[in-house]
Amino acid sequence: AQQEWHEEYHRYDEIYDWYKELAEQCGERCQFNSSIGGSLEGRVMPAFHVGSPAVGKIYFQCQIHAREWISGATCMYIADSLTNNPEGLDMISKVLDDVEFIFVPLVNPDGYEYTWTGDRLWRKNRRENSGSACIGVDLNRNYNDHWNEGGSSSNPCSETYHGVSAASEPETQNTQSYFKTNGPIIGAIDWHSYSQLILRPYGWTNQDSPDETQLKEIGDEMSEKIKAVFGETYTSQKSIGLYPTSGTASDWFYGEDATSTNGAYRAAGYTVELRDTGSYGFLLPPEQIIPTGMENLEGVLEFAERLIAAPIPNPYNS
Ligand code: 0X9
Ligand code: ZN
Repeated sequence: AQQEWHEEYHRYDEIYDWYKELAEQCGERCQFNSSIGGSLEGRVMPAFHVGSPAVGKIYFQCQIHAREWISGATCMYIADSLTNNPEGLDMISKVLDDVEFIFVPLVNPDGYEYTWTGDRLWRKNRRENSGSACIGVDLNRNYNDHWNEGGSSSNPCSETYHGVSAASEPETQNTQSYFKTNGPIIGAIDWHSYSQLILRPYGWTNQDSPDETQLKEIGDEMSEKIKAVFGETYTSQKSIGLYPTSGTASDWFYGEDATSTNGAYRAAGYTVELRDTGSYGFLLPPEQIIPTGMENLEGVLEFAERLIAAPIPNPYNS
């Protein structure tokens, strides 16, 4: 649809305008929310919606880690494909009758801009930590689910610094409240790179989630669909199989159990680690944006179809 756009990486301002325009050209089926809240440095965080929520809503968030540029680029490719359906795929039209897709494309706008202006390999947000010369909180350790229960750091100089308290960061707060305001959400993906992995709950414990059988099947099937496009392997596994983490976005999307004070949204919550497997790592050449987008669009359609057919039961929703 917009081939040239997906052949380069883009700055925060350009991405913001691109989603705005995508929604304007799309008309009724789309919605642009100019701000779900501001970042620490005052950049607004937009949201883009496409489809209708007859069966449910699916939430995607992108670029939580600043240096993982393919995350934001893949979200744009998928948003573009769903909106403009360049292949005229029946599958896309059908899915959009049942599902509203919600994109929060720029979860860490300050960190992202810093990767263009300061340090290409910056990961965290740009929080000035009191009592430390080190900058930044790892937003993917700051969510309000088992916060500070292992696999995160209390050292502000660490790449996995979890912040002073659960959801201390405005970027975390904005995404958590947008997710809740738009709920119930049946499935959610936090897009990262790299390693080519499809990670399901949990990151904080080795225990299986109550929906392990179904969540494994969805992850395995997405992996198959992705592989069918260009032969790339995306390994489907539990998050903790990578390494233990706590306070992550995707664990928060799913939530834990009835006794949790952190909510139990029971969205099928995944972290997808995009290309590659390490040759370029975070510095993935822009030539790989379109192929990464193409294979993951197939994964996303499978994700949506499976959740339409059989949503994850949520015993905590009336
Ligand atoms: O460590 C992370 O935040 C993610 N990997 S990355 O290299 N993109 O930083 C993986 C998080 C996986 N764990 C959970 N989502 N629970
Ligand atoms: Zn990441």
